Amino acid sequence: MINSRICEILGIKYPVFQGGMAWIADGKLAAAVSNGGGLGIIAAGNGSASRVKEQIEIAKSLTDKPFGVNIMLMSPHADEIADLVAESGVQVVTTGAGNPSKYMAKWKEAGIKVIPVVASVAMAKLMTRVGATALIAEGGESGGHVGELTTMVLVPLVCDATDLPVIAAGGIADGRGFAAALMLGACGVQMGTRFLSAEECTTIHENYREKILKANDLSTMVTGKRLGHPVRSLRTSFSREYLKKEYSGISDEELAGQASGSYPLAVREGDVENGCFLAGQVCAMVNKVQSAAEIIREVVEEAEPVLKGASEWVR
Ligand code: TUI
Repeated sequence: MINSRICEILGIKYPVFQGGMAWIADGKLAAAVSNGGGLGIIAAGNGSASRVKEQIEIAKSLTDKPFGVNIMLMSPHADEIADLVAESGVQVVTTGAGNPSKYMAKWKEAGIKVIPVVASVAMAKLMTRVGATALIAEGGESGGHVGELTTMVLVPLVCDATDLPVIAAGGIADGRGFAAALMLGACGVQMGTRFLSAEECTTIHENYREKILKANDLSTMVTGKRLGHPVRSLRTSFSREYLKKEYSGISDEELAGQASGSYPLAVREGDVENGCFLAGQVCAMVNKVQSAAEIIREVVEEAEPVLKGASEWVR
């Protein structure tokens, strides 16, 4: 049984969060993860406040356990969704792709536990100062919007920079990764890509799931550096062509237009020509379909002997 201080703070059984995957993580997946003893998270992504409200209601109807909402701060609807969560009895908010400082007072007043994703030490220190409950330190192995640092480097640096509980994210998909994250000083993990194969992850097209199940070590790449929003996704003809365009003479405006709509096209239509399939490097380790509860149990059960065996290294 692996337990840590984040479990007491949030009232969850296992210190395992499900990443707030934009266009993918809905109320059904979040509830399944929370029912499995982890922390399920609804992704607001670029969606409207009314869509998020709907998903919160769905999650509430499916679980009496705590769950969270992830707010993607680059969304045009972020302000509205920040208000919505404060009024909806949501217990946990995680944020991504930006600085949530301006919402902190409102969320704290509403009794929400705020757990921002940070990709740098400076952001970890700022979030500690403005009253975050815990931090998610996400390394560039992750899928979607990525920072510069790897999980191996970011997690210990963030742990040194804050007294808050730190959750490690990026590059974690099994018990070995979970155990390693605890060794780096984290008190829990967040996994996104591993939950793409969950039975309850029904928002993704069959093509998406198949690509994840078949992926290998070299299946992902990072595009979008030129426009300042690097994104890790599956290596497809679309992403290869996009990368070529980044190094061609086209304008920033034209380049930005090339990616618009490509995430929902991948998720909803499974469009292998024009879709951008966000995925972390661990897609190579995701090889079977299981329920969310099984995924959590398996990862925790794998980590236990790894952690117990760690003392073998010390003579
Ligand atoms: O947010 C993510 N991953 C995402 S968001 C997303 S949707 C998207 N749509 C359009 C463009 C880009 C993304 C797909 N995947 N992960 C959490 C995360 N947050 N990773 C890195 C950060 C981050 C980066 C900079 C957090 C804070 C930050 O602060 C910068 C600043 O100073 O404002």
